Amino acid sequence: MKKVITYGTYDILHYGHINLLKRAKLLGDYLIVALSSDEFNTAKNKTSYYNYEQRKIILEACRYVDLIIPENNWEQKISDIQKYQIDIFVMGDDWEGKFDFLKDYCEVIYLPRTPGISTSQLKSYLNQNLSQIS
Ligand code: C2G
Repeated sequence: MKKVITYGTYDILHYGHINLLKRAKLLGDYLIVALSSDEFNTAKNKTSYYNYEQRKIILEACRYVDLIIPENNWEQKISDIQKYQIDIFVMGDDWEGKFDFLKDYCEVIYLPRTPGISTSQLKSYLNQNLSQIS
């Protein structure tokens, strides 16, 4: 069984995320998502709309995801790859090159991001439009 892992915040899940998860799953048989904890998001200077538990509930509904584990820090990737016997590490290509050190432990693949969609874009759109409604 070929096991794939990817990492991220996955806030306000959108088709860009789903495109990434779908392609990652198609590279193997089993996909693990290491979902950024709220505390780690702070370390990434990211605030998510949904908290970890809410983001986990939504992501668990995605057909491509087989297991969700918490991402608590930058340093856990090598031990995750060893612990879960990962064959392929996948990230969107906005991370191109950043995780090449993992090539000693597994295959590293960066997939093209889906253009025209991002959580921050969604949040600014909603802020502009919801303020007019509410
Ligand atoms: N993504 C994508 N296309 C988009 C938006 C996101 O392919 N339009 C991909 C990103 O490249 C990433 C994944 O979806 O691989 C999750 O995106 P984020 O939740 O923004 O993840 P990020 O904050 O980059 O966290 O240790 C790694 C970090 O946790 C990555």
